[in-house]
Amino acid sequence: MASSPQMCLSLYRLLLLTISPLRSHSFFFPSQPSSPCGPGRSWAVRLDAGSVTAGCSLERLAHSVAEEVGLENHGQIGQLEGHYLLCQGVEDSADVDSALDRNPHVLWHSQEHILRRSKRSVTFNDPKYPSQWHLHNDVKQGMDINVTGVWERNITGVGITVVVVDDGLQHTLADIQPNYSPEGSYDLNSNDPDPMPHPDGHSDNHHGTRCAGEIAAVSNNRFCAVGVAYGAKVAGIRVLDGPLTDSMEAVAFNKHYQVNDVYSCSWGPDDDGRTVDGPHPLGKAALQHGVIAGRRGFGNIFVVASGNGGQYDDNCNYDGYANSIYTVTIGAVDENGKRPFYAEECASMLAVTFSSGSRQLRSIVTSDWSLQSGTGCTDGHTGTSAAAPLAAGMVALMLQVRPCLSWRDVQHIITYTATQHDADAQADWGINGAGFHHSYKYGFGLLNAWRLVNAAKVWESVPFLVSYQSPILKTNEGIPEYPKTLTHTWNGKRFRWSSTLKLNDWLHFILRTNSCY
Ligand SMILES: *[C@@H]1O[C@H](CO)[C@@H](O)[C@H](O)[C@H]1NC(C)=O
Ligand SMILES: *[C@@H]1O[C@H](CO)[C@@H](O)[C@H](O)[C@H]1NC(C)=O
Ligand SMILES: [Ca+2]
Ligand SMILES: [Ca+2]
Ligand SMILES: [Ca+2]
Ligand SMILES: [Ca+2]
Repeated sequence: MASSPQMCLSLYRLLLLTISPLRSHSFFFPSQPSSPCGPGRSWAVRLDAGSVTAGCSLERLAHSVAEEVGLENHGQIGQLEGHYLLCQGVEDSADVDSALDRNPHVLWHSQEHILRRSKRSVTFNDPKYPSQWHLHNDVKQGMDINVTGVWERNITGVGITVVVVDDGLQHTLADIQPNYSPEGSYDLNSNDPDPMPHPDGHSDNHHGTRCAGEIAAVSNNRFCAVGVAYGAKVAGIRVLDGPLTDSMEAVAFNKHYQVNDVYSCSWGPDDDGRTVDGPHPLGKAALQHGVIAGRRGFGNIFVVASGNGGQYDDNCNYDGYANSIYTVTIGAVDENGKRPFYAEECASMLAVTFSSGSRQLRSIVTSDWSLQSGTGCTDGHTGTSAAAPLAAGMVALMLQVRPCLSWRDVQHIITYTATQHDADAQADWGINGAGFHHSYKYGFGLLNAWRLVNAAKVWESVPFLVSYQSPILKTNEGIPEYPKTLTHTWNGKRFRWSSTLKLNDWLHFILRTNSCY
């Protein structure tokens, strides 16, 4: 990297050397000086085109004006007619500015100064940034969230708060403290405002801190890593370190919901392939209330991880947090863009982003707690737990450019911008009723921060959610096992479904739709 400007420079010189003999012959004025003007030794002038007499030219006028004030004419400035660059020769001439002031052919003049310009590229001094492949993959092309161009445009999540609902947040860490939002935080396990994690027997209450680092780890502080939205604020709600009840969950989902814009939840029911569970009545009501009343009515964005029960054939449709229409359900792909062994499949998967894979593949580098055996930094964050916070960070970037996106806009933009990948594998990509590709493995595809932010900028809001509940329609047909589907036509619309449940029983089936297609 460091050698490339050098290379450009030598190439440039080479070119100049080859073309300069030609140049001096073709120039109109043989006396044309070829050395560039030194800093502070050049003046830009605008000449009065009206004072050019017949048979004369602006070029000649520029030449004579230059001579009168003791400068050399270096020719027209680009395509700007009447504008010339005049330079000082080897010996300093007298007061150039007043000579130009006095000259009747000069309408305007200005001595040139060096302008400071820096290239729009981001570099960080954080020691672990180079190994954060999910942000910029130099090894496997395209296998990253494509966020660096967003940062180069100064979009880093400023003004947005993401809350991590988890086992606590060590907000005293160098990578968290400057971005920590005490206003959005709470501790429901100890019932106090401070979500500091508690040391435990297995030294594993580091989970929330790791997720928070992925979202908003401070950049350029010579410490550990960089978050996806390193300009955003991050809060913590400690709720997973102790017995959890429906009412606690309900409080968590709406805690400080005018401060917190995005809720990142990397947890769910047991991933054993046998548990069908989800939010209970209060938790459900809180999710619904959050999208209606949170974020001043635009709705909180609830990002949930799709679950790590892949090896037990668990399916995220069994998980009521994932299959809720109020949540953004995020699955994982490994550094090759493939579904890792632990990732679950389901129809309610909205999109995927990067995380760990098999042993040879890299995991996610992020902040870590520094309690017990923690060092404040880890390269071992794994599972769909690591994918959901990356999505939450990307949503923060979207909300910075368009603070008034509704919770439904965010879901729509994800479906529009997620990119299909791994098309060859048995990814079972299909086209849904609205014409979008979707797969049970990858949802609508890979999240791409650049596409998300650009779509957010120009997005036209979708209408409010409308709900309609049909009367009970008895079909007396069994729902066939996947991949066979049952097709049923109602009100002129065709509905198709199949079951991935391994239950041999009747299902009470409720069809809900929030689409206006
Ligand atoms: C990634 O972002 C860059 C801008 O930084 C953009 O030019 C490029 O098209 C994006 N790539 C994809 C695959 O979207
Ligand atoms: C980047 O954004 C921040 C906050 O929005 C602002 O204070 C800063 O001036 C911006 N920098 C540039 C170079 O535009
Ligand atoms: Ca506490
Ligand atoms: Ca850092
Ligand atoms: Ca699960
Ligand atoms: Ca969902």
